[in-house]
Amino acid sequence: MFVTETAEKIKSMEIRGAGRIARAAAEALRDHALAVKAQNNTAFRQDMERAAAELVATRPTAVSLPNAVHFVMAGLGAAKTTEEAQVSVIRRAEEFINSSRHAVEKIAEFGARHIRDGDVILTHCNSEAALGCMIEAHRQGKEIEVFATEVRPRNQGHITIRTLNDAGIRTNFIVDSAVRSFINDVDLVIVGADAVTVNGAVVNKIGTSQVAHTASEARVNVIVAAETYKFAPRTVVGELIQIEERPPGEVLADEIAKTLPHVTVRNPAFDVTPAEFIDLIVTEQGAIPPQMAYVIIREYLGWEIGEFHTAFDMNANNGE
Ligand code: RUB
Repeated sequence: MFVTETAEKIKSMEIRGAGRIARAAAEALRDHALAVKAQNNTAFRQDMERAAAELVATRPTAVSLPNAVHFVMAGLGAAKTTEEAQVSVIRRAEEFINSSRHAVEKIAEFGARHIRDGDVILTHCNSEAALGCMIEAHRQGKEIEVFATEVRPRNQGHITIRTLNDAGIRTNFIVDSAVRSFINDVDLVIVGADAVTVNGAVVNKIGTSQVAHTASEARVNVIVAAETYKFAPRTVVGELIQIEERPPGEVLADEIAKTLPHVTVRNPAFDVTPAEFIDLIVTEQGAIPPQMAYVIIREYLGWEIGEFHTAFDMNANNGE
């Protein structure tokens, strides 16, 4: 798919969810590298950098997106000719896509170990990593039941209940504000992540922090299912994750908003859950307490400290 087409689909949320966004960006860079007709290595590099910047600028919160782009674009590093650069970018894009799919499978396997026979699980939003854990537990024959939230304003909960239904998992569909009313019926909360910071805070769909706070108050464990490429390297140097604020029309129809001049609609798409409300983060490398997030950034993302300051210059304001 062409870069601009992919970028539009990510912006409009036709392609959504942190893992899918990351793979779509890698695919777009691969296809672009195949199609681009550059006169020399420098022109090829510049063309690829423009494409990378366009993709990274689509949605600011899911760190999987710049991490995927960074991984693919590192293929330009040592290449001496356009052909070498092309081959390297394509190879790295394929590697990212395959390892991302593999990571989601591994998380399902590891996450399912933390689900017991008879557990009632609550999930919020639509996360393929979180759903993978539940579907794998069900496949292993564990009797589970799920509470899935609606997820205003974009209703990602509708996608979640369809997936759970198709898997044959008994599911209760609730509005977001009903979480506290049902939390005492729940044994475990499992959600996904758009970003994990160095101090173990998790950025995920708006409302996740309320869910986690409620769970913590009720002494219900909270598990976050997150591939290692959702960990945010630049939080090591103090950078904050930018919370995307989406158009007000997603929350209140423009015709109604027009009649309410004193009302401002706010529509942040994500929020931050502090590490203290999270019991475990399940990655494809194993399950860790949130306080160990730095180890994942250091060991598995392969970032050098110097890079934290220079990478993503194409998107230098992101997260600040
Ligand atoms: C999606 C969302 C998901 C994470 C993880 O938000 O918050 O929980 O992206 O999903 P949006 P996954 O719908 O705004 O993209 O595990 O599929 O990567």
